[in-house]
Amino acid sequence: MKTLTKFIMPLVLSLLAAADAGAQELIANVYGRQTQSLNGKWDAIVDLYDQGRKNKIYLDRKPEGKTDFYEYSFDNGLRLDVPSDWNCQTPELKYYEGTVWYARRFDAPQQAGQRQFLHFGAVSYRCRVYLNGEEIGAHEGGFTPFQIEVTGRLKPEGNFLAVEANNTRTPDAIPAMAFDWWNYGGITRDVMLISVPDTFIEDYFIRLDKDSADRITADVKLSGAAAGTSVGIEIPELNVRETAVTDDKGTASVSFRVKKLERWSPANPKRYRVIVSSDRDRVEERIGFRNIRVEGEDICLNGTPLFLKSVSFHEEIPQRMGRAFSESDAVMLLSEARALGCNMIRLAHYPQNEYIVRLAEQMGFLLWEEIPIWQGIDFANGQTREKAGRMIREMVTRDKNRCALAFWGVANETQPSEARNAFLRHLIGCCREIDDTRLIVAAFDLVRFDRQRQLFVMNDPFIEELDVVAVNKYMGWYHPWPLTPDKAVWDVARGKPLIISEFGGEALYGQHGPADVASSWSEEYQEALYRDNLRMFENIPNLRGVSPWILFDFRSPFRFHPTNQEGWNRKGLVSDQGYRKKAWYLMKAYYDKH
Ligand code: GCB
Repeated sequence: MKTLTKFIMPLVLSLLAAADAGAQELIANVYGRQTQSLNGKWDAIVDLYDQGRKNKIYLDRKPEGKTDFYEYSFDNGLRLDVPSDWNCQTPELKYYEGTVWYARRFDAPQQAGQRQFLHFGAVSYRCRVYLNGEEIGAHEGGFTPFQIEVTGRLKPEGNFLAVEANNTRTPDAIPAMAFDWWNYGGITRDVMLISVPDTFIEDYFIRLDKDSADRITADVKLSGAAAGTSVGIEIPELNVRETAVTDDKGTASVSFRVKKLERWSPANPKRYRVIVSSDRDRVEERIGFRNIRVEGEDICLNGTPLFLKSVSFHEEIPQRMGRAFSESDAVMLLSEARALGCNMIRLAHYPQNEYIVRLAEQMGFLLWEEIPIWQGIDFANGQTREKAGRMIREMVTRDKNRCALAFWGVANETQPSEARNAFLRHLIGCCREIDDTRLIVAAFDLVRFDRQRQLFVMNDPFIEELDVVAVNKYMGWYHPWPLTPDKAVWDVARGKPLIISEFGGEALYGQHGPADVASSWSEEYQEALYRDNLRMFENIPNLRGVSPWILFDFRSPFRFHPTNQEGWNRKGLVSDQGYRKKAWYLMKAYYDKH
């Protein structure tokens, strides 16, 4: 074992050391660009002992001379779908944690005056990328996109692209060693080749000013542009045609008032066609405009206090036992949230794919998005902190133009300490540097019952640094009731809005039993637990939203019970097969009433 560790660890560590080398600033709105999809079947080699790099298998050599041989070949072997996790594609990889090599060939017709970038929506968890035998970049973080410029490196035919993907859990990673969901590995989101003009619109942020109902600000960044280049912003439906001029960094800003703006809301998810252009480039997409702010203990959308009827789901299709990655997967997940009567989704516990985010916006869901700072994070480690900062910047950069996004979540269930505070402050700073219009939230599991005061209380001074405080509390499941739910009164984070970001309990769909015995794992127990919690919510004066945990049963190695769980967290309101449990109907009635 010792030798094995000695042998493997340096390889894992060197894979880590490459984190984010070669990755570019993110190009905004990749789905609005000229692209060539690289999705489909890729060839794959499972590399449990991390020997592939040493053997240079990214070179795709074939024996030529009589004495040549290579102990690998991508031909006629394992084939894996991209995007998708590897775990769901073959029984041998169900529990696999380690390295898998992916490879494919593609043609790239030359386009004069164009720059080209490889875009990966996500690779879990870390990877190195090789093109035509050369390492061109690396990335760490399983839920955010990255791009690598390949201008001048592509051949018109027969390019060989190899990806060394590794999902080994390590203490300095995010998430770290244990987390309550499946550690899916692989190229889990779209891969594409993006072509843009040599001077192109790299990024933009177009939004309604935080405190104005009619002033829009647009910041645009051109890559490769000289100072003084002009940039246009058009919103035809609002008769907007503005121009701005770049500075020596390629950035241009303009702020203007609009008349008769219909603001986006869950009831009216109005989005406008917005066109950003320069002399060489043009990109468009639909953007909505809205104001989100905190006033005292209220969360106001477009100036009106709002109660958040939220739910969480993992980026997983339970029936397929694998990651969600396509537009139709997004339809499935979000339709079920719509059926429950939600106006918000807490995307648990990491940035989910853009199909989900964009469709959610179109359907009128507010969103809470977070990076997987989920218990057990090495807060004292400076490198982990930098990594988290990079990750949260990638999340905010990708989704800053999505008006549905109301909350940036910086942490889930962390314990107070100086190291944690400094770490989370860093993350808040990273968000605010890019975007100061969203509300910053974190979820805590520190609420406890104070017997003397006969009140539920929480003590974590960090809540002062947040716009909105969120609490995960499993009354009736992890915590027995100390008094009846109607007497369970909260005095938590007064002066700020509070969201119950998780509550619930497990039930096996179709299993019936006594409503007061947790170990019955029955729908009746879960239903009663929901009834009790909903009663308690009436006693939380600053409660401005609730988010049951969770919409669907999800796969988790935490869950060992041989008959009731079988590797599934059964807190879903909907079963792994897509059936609604009794508690679903109770929650639906609650949301219909609010
Ligand atoms: C939590 C976590 C969530 C778990 C859940 C549970 O507090 O935030 O990720 O899945 O509890 O089911 O225990």
